[in-house]
Amino acid sequence: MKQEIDTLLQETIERLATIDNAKDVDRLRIDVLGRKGTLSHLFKKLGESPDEERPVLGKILNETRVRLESAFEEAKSRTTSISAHLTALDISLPGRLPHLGHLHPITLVSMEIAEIFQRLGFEVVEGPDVELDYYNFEALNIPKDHPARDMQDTFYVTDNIVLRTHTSPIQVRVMEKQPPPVRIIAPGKAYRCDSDVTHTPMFHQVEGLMVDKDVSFGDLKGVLTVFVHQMFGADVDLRFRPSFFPFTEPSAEVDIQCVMCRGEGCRVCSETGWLEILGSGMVDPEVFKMVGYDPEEVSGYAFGMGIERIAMLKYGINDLRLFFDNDLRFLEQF
Ligand code: 2NL
Repeated sequence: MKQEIDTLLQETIERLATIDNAKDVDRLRIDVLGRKGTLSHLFKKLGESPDEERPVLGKILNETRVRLESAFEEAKSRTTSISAHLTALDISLPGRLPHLGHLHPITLVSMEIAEIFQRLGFEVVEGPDVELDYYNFEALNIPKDHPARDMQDTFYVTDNIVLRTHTSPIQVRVMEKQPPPVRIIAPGKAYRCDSDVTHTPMFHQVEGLMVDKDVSFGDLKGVLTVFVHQMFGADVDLRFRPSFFPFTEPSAEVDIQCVMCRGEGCRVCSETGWLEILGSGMVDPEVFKMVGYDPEEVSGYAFGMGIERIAMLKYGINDLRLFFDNDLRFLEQF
């Protein structure tokens, strides 16, 4: 019987070593240690053995049971920790990236516009959103009775403080502070008392200003042509159309070939083939006098554009309100 016990221990340990899954370990455990297993069978045989051998055999049997139990325990933990995890874990899979936020399309377009002009030598400047009436209107030759000054159109903080209605006051402040030459680009928020499908009370603008000796309308045309070609493509046509602003003379609005129909005429361009994208002109001598520049000595051009409009045309967005809803399904496309 001692031989039988030794054989059971040896064979069980050898078989366990070849098993690589928990199920087979459990099966073998039932065969060996189960209620009707081999070890139980040997314990029954112990009762039939001669009285003088029984204590020694009993001791050996008990020791064997302990050794088998620990062998099964070890095999169980080996198979569950390795095989179970290997099926669930593929270490060759790429890691999960953390969710990154990104810049708003208006910020992206604003940066893109600024970069085009930076490459042309313009410097980016900023200024306060809450402005004096003087910098927002007076210094820009906007008369006291001009409709833009009406409470219906401008947010007044006090009698002489407003939320800026354009980013031009940034440029007035620069001219007031430093002598020519000036070559600046002024991006930022602007505010107007207006809210409907095509107007939001806060919107974004980029303005540009160049002042030096002998700056001509030809220089303005050249710089804006480079801008349009870099922003919308080198094959996009543009035209300058006479216009009026209180702070420029002469003034011109710039149209580009319709981005939807390429000039054929469609609903987006009201069948004209053209889309207005910005306003511009030669800085009015009255503005130069206000900031202490001599209009006989220097000349300059200025221009301004709405970022939302540029972004809508560039990306084919048909609803202004999408920029302000902050719906991630929209924002994540940029
Ligand atoms: C538009 C038209 C324009 C300007 C802005 C400007 C600034 C100074 C002096 C003279 Cl400091 N002019 N800015 C000039 C012409 C047009 O904007 O349609 N903006 C959305």
